[in-house]
Amino acid sequence: MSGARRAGVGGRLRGSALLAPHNRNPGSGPNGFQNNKTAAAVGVTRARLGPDRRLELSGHGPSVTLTRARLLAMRQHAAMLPIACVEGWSTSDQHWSGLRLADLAAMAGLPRASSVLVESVQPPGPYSSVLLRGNQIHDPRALLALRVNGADLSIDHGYPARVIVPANPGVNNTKWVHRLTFRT
Ligand SMILES: Nc1nc2c(c(=O)[nH]1)N[C@H]1C(S)=C(S)[C@@H](COP(=O)(O)O)O[C@H]1N2
Ligand SMILES: [Mo]
Repeated sequence: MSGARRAGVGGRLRGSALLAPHNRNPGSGPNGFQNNKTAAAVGVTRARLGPDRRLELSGHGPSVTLTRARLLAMRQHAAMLPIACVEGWSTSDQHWSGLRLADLAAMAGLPRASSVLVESVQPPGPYSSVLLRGNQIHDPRALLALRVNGADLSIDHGYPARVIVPANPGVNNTKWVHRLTFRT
């Protein structure tokens, strides 16, 4: 079974509870792929998430606060990328869409940002935030994803927004993002 896990367990095997991390069945539909920890498991409650959670962007000058509607009205980009967890499982490619981190850096007034601190609404802990580097910010496939496979992200996959960065361990793909702080 561990061999099958390493090879990825999407597609035909997607519904198999046996192969899912923590033996949970990921379900079906656009958000029906493996999930690491549910929102509930890490203290991310509906009360913390909204309904009117804003995204706070900081960089050069005063910070900008954006509603989800505003984010969805911006130019959306897509990328086909897996989640690859260091615990030894990965998904097949999923179709993510949302904002390019590079576009958000420009919007924050730092088009040449060399790092971004990504913070989630999760109570502070090892995975609740991540620091990404310039090459990750400027990769055209590096997204703050709002949607996956044509649907809004589910709460367990990081609603309202999560990071998706190519060729990076899943742990860098922070879920439930509410603040991005760019620096040079
Ligand atoms: N805020 C937050 N983001 C997180 C995590 C977390 O615990 N908290 N887990 C990470 C890990 S280790 C992985 S492998 C992926 C899993 O994403 P998924 O649950 O959507 O498959 O989310 C990442 N993002
Ligand atoms: Mo992970």
